[in-house]
Amino acid sequence: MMKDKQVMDADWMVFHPNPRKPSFTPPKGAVDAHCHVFGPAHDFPYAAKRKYTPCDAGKEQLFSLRDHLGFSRNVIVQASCHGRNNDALIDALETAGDLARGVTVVGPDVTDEELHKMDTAGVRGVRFNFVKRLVDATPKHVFLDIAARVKKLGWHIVVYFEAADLHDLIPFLKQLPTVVVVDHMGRPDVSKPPTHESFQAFITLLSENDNFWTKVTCPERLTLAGPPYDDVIPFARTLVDLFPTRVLWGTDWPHPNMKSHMPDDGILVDVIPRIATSKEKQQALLVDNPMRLYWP
Ligand code: 0GY
Repeated sequence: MMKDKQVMDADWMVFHPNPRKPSFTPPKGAVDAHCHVFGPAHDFPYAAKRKYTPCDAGKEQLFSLRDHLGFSRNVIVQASCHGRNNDALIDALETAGDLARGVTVVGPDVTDEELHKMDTAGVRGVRFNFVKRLVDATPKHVFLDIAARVKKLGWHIVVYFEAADLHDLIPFLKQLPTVVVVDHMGRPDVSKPPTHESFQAFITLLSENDNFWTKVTCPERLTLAGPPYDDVIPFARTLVDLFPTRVLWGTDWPHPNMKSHMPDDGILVDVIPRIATSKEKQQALLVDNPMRLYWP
């Protein structure tokens, strides 16, 4: 019954049912370093306070996409529709064994025992989400306390924010005591060129703080032009060229909250050689960097 209600409530498009086989062959051991699992709702209900209701997108579907696209491993990121209940994430990690790692979302009440259990299951990071359409605001001191605790486990912090919020967030971000991975290139406005001051401020952040990494992900979210995402390529390529050892790539499957179009994941993979333009850069982006962070 509950499942039927949740599926009826679903307010985003269903992931591509039949993505094409990419033309680009990822290097051996490639990692999809940003993807999610949603439900299935009858096993893992969505959070009561979620801001969107996804369609079910479970671990089996994720792992079969991984194989279809020619990837070897996943980094699964807890998404806001599951709130702070990480059961679906942990279940997927336990099924994948050494082939997946996780990024969790926790509150100040999380116990050390819970953190240790997550660590054993393969969690290696915690996500702080500042995107207002996705989450209610969390006080900075709460985030800083969590940061200090997860640092002891050797975890890092993933941050998700809109480009317009970068300026105000910089003092906070600089206080974080771990590696900090910024989701989706800090969500640049691609109607402005990469030389625009807002993207340059993001580049300066990475240039001046070598604990900052970024995911060159989500052309489908950032594009104004649509596939094959020509307008996003210069932003991602700039970051790969400037910070080749601090960039990660992921599909973002199953693409929550996409309203304009649902990407074909094969087309997303074919963006890779356009942003990482040599074998060396592809090896770093898809294998060496994620392995260093998630499978040290
Ligand atoms: C993403 C992007 C989105 C959603 C979430 O936690 C989430 O719900 O991450 C988004 O809507 O931009 O990174 O997958």
